[in-house]
Amino acid sequence: MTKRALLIVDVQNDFLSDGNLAVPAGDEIIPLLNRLQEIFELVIATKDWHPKNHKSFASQHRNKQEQILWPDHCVQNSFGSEFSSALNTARIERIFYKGTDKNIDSYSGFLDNDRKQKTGLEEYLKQKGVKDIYVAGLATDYCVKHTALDGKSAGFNVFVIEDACRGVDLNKGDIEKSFKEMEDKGINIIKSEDIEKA
Ligand code: VGL
Ligand code: ZN
Repeated sequence: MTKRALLIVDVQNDFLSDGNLAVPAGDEIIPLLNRLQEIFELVIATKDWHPKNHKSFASQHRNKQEQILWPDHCVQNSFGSEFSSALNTARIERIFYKGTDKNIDSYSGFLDNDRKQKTGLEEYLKQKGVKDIYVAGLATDYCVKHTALDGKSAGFNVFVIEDACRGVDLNKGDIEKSFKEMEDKGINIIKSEDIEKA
């Protein structure tokens, strides 16, 4: 079997219940993420990791912008930026941080939204000989989607584990549209039960 990696996206307190940017039902995926880790030889994770005056925060703007503005979330070293205490983190070999530049947001675990700054994730996976990446976490219609799309562009076989993701659905139907968009780009949308044990 080709070398597989499980990539856990942004399972951080701010995206969970009581968090500043809670993703509906986000907590539900954590037991499944813990079980899934056992069948992967490599587990890595991303963290949304913003400076406190990040440009994506509504608190930093007087007027409404065209770009989506979020409540303050995942501020570096804050409680909200920590992984959920329910998530098993013992097997996470490396964490990639994104959104660290105050002036540009980064939904993807690979690249900033302006496509200039890389996180090192691509090089890390290639150096490890990983061919297949399995993406799960939060949020389906933002960071999961963009991470999956960039993984595909970087030449990986990408699998998104549908039941191990939850989305924001800011506009109703966004989650469904995201799965469709990923599928159209050649990403495999799968269920956790379809994953073979290594
Ligand atoms: C995310 C909105 C803002 C995510 C991060 O992890 O999907 N969404 N920052
Ligand atoms: Zn963010």
